[in-house]
Amino acid sequence: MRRNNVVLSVGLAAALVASLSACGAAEGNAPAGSTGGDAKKITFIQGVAGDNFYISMQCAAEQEARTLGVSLDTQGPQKFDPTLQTPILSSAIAARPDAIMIAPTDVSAMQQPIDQAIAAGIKVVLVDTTLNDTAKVSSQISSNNLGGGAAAFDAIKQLAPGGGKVLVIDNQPGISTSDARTAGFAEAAKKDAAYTDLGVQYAQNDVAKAAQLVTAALQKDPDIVGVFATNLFGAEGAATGVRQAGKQGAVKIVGFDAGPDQVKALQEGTIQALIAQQPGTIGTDGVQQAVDAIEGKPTEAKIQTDFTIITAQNLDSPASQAAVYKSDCSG
Ligand code: T6T
Repeated sequence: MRRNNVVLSVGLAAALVASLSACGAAEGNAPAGSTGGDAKKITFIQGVAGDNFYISMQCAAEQEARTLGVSLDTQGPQKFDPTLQTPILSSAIAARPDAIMIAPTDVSAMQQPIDQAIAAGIKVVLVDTTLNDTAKVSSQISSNNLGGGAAAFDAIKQLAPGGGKVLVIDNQPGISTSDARTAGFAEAAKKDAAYTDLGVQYAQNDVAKAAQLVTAALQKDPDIVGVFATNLFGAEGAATGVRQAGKQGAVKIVGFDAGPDQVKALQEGTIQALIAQQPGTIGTDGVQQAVDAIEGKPTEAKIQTDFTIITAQNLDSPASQAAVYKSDCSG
């Protein structure tokens, strides 16, 4: 496994100690890169359209496709849902691209549809999320999600050093990335008796549901000290829930991902730390691996990317600014 040593803006401890004292992602975009008749074709299927994380990945993938002279078209379901992603994949398979780059929305439900693509002779590169069985895929590229979950707990520890109850707001079970984040968080929390882990509540990527879950949890347990939200939508909802409960700043929120809305919440003091992934690197690497696979060159079985911890205090640093996700590919 290769590890992308992209420098963290600051190490976790340093970051927190120091700082606390598109691309138009929608179904069926016009292809980017070479559109010449003999250009190799890659289809990128996002986990969900309109998500800043996948938009940032698309922008970088399109750029790399232009550099390498291949064509790349991007599609994505309207919800993070295997029943919506499967038909998009099926029609992509019918169009016979040379490679498909995909973020599977479920570790098991997407197995058979992806195996079908491989059986049809299409090279498959998994980006962000993965599957139960990856023996036949050409490459997989994702963040260190387990480590990110542990880092989220460390962040809460530093923000609420007195200990107390902590809660996790997740998307849904069966997503490799967020499952690893919740596992990393739970393992770390278990090691510190000063904290009581209230466990995971699932919001199905629905901001309003995440807000309701957090409001209800705060009514039941008004002494919650920290909330870990495992992705963009959970963090947005958690911020709303804490605000509605009038506990802004008192309940610390650490969120995975760093879209413009989460950065705004950081500036307003509703969210205290963001764990920004490197969707651009994942997109660039994904295209490179897909092209190598198409050309019959060796590929890297697994590439792990790092993350940057952003707080209000380090937000203006060049590293933090570079880590903020895009909402379109114009910039
Ligand atoms: O956190 C990312 C991604 O890594 C995850 O698999 C699904 O949610 C996001 O796209 C953010 O919304």
